Amino acid sequence: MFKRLGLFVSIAMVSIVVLAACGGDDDGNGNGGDNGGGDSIDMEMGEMYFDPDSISADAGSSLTINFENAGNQLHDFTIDDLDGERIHVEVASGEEDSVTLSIPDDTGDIEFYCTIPGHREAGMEGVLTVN
Ligand SMILES: [Cu+2]
Repeated sequence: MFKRLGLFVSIAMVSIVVLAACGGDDDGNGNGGDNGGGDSIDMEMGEMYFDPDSISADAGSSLTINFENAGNQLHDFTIDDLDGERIHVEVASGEEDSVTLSIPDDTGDIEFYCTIPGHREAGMEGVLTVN
């Protein structure tokens, strides 16, 4: 009699522990991540393109862009004026880099491009749409 009750209590306690562990895991996933709660996208650059060349983000949020230069020469990702700040990230051929943008509160389109002479004209430009 006591033995059976003891077994039942043990199973009940194990169940509680398992449930608690699952809850903890969910919490960790929700709050964790490397992007500080903002969005994160991958962008490839090369001759002469950004892929994707059209990206979007929510006003007032943050957006991390992970660049990979799949081309044979240096490229950069430049925004002349992001809420008063100039963004300029150079990525050498075969290299990776990233930048976290503070997205402005105002909605609208913001152009980005590669500053290396001739590249923008050849197609290295795109648009960041703030929603
Ligand atoms: Cu370029």
